[in-house]
Amino acid sequence: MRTLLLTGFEPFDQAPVNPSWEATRQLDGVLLDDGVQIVARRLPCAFATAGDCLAQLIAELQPVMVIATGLGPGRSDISIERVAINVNDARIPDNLGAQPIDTAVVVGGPAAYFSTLPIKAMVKAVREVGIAASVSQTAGTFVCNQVFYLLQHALVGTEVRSGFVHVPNLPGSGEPTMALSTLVEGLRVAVLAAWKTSVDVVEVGGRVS
Ligand code: PCA
Repeated sequence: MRTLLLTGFEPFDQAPVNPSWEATRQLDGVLLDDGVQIVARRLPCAFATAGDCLAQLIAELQPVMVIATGLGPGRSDISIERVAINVNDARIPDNLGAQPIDTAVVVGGPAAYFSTLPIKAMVKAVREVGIAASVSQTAGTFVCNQVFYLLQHALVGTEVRSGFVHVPNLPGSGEPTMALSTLVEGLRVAVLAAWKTSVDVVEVGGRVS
């Protein structure tokens, strides 16, 4: 059995839960139909430790694909991220109290890495089951972007494709929301599309500004 590593984050900013972990934990053990199994793991929301934790998981599990997820406060749909940038610029402190401002994720690293997932095919598949999804052109400059950048940096030049998905908040948070069951199904469909699609589809989805 091969492993598709799917990560979610612990809660941050005083929230009681993080929907990315509440959803991905429900997908732990799900079989994709050809000998590949989802393994879900939780990452700390801290600049100092999240990347090491991810690197340890990759070393231990030797995944064939890695998809990291996190809460995107204010997002109203399942946002398939296109690009990770080499910038930390935290609006709030992380869970260890760190708040880097305008620092590099990797000193001397490239300005950005693209997702190596078929992002348009993932959006299309999620929309086809009636769940809102879009390509996002920025994963922000907080811990999620850092993890996304470190993930792409670690796997560049390998055959292991990887990327990041931001999810909306859960009902009751006072923000745009998505029900947990919808989130779980949307992520399951997105992950399956990522695994099954080797060449991305060409779909309209860009923005003018
Ligand atoms: N969202 C934050 C970090 C952890 C999470 O779930 C982010 O978007 O950076």
